[in-house]
Amino acid sequence: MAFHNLLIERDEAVAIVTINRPKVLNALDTATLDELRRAMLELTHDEAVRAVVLTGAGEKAFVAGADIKELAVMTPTGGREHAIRGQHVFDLVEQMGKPVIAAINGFALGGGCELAMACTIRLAADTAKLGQPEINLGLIPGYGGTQRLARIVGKGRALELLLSGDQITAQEAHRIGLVNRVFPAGELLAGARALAASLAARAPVAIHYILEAVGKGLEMPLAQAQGFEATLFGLVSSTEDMREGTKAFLEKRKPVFQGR
Ligand code: CO8
Repeated sequence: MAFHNLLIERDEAVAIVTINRPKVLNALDTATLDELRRAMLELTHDEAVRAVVLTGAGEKAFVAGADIKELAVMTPTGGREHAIRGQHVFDLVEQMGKPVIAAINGFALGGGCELAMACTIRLAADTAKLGQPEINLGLIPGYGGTQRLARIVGKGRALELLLSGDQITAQEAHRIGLVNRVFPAGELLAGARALAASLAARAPVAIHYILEAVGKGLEMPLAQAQGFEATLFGLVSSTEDMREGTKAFLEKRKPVFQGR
């Protein structure tokens, strides 16, 4: 895979994807979004990859948003197409069937906050700032932010952030449930890698089904969602990993999962 604006590193079953445009605080332009789309598709289909860490280059930013230079000259139809294209890429992140951990190492604003919200788990440096400042540009979020933010932190808090455009600290983001954990800045990446490695060692089919049950189930009425959960439970019951997991428990040893 050849990329100009992404760095991709492999550490056993973990892939570390770094958005690499530090001069513009890793702003997402069309080319970078397209690279992210290709990278996510490849990592989705690579069975050796079981978890992904997504972060930004440099110490200042995770992603400071969509590239405002591109937004400034956007036409109405172009804007709509651009939003749909970005939403598709972020849906790929959310639906890859493997945990994607956002290591929020600095500003996560606008499209950057939206990208973090498409990830499975958000870890933040204590120096990070998060927000949806589109309102300050006379815009609204266009990469799913109005929807994912309200689903993650609730309608009232989401509306306050969206309407004020305020940046909040990592500690405040943790308090309202926007990030899962806060690390001293120097320890963030190691923490994200360790979490990814620990998730990568778990039964991949069960991981995939948990992600699908929660992701799709939340969009369904409860009875239907529980039916979906039961179907996935039935499917996971047929895996070799289920047999290995239960057998290892009874034999008082650590299970070795193969993803089958
Ligand atoms: N786009 C393009 N360039 C950017 C961006 C960005 N989002 N953010 C920063 N940069 C550039 C700056 O222009 C500057 O470039 P230069 O050195 O050439 O002047 C460089 O990065 C460094 O930035 P600053 O000098 O501004 O650094 P500061 O430390 O002073 O400030 C901030 C840091 C507070 C993060 C500030 O850069 C900032 O406010 N950035 C913009 C944040 C923002 O508004 N983000 C939301 C953008 S809109 C969006 O994301 C919509 C998503 C949905 C789109 C849907 C499709 C249509």
